[in-house]
Amino acid sequence: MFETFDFNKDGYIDFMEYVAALSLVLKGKVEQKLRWYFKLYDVDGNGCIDRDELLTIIRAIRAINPCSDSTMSAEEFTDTVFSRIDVNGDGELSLEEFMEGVQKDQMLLDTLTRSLDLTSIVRRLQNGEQDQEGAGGGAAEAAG
Ligand SMILES: [Ca+2]
Ligand SMILES: [Ca+2]
Ligand SMILES: [Ca+2]
Repeated sequence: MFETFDFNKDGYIDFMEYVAALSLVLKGKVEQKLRWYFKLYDVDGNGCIDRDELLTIIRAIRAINPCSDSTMSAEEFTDTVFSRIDVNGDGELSLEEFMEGVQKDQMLLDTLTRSLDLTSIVRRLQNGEQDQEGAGGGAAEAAG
């Protein structure tokens, strides 16, 4: 089943492929999307997203998707998320807090959705990143 997500067929699912796969899978309901996001952000899988985890993922996403037009730094965005949806203020986001908070907050929902909408990256992966092929065709044989 993983093969589907291994776009460049190197036998591994790297982070970018994982995210790309998510964005393909996630054409469905918001709630389902958020569950996937939560899993993605909960790096150590303990059922809560802490500040470090959120920050790590946001940075990683920004690194591969720099065109996300946010004016906030990753730190600022993380702070914003926690101040808005960490309802009980324990510094961790439970699945409940995350699901409810994000669904109630259009700005966060937009930002999360947009940052993980990696359609262009998916396309690039599926095309096998042909950049490196470079000048393959013709033109070079002009020796006399
Ligand atoms: Ca791969
Ligand atoms: Ca965690
Ligand atoms: Ca909390």
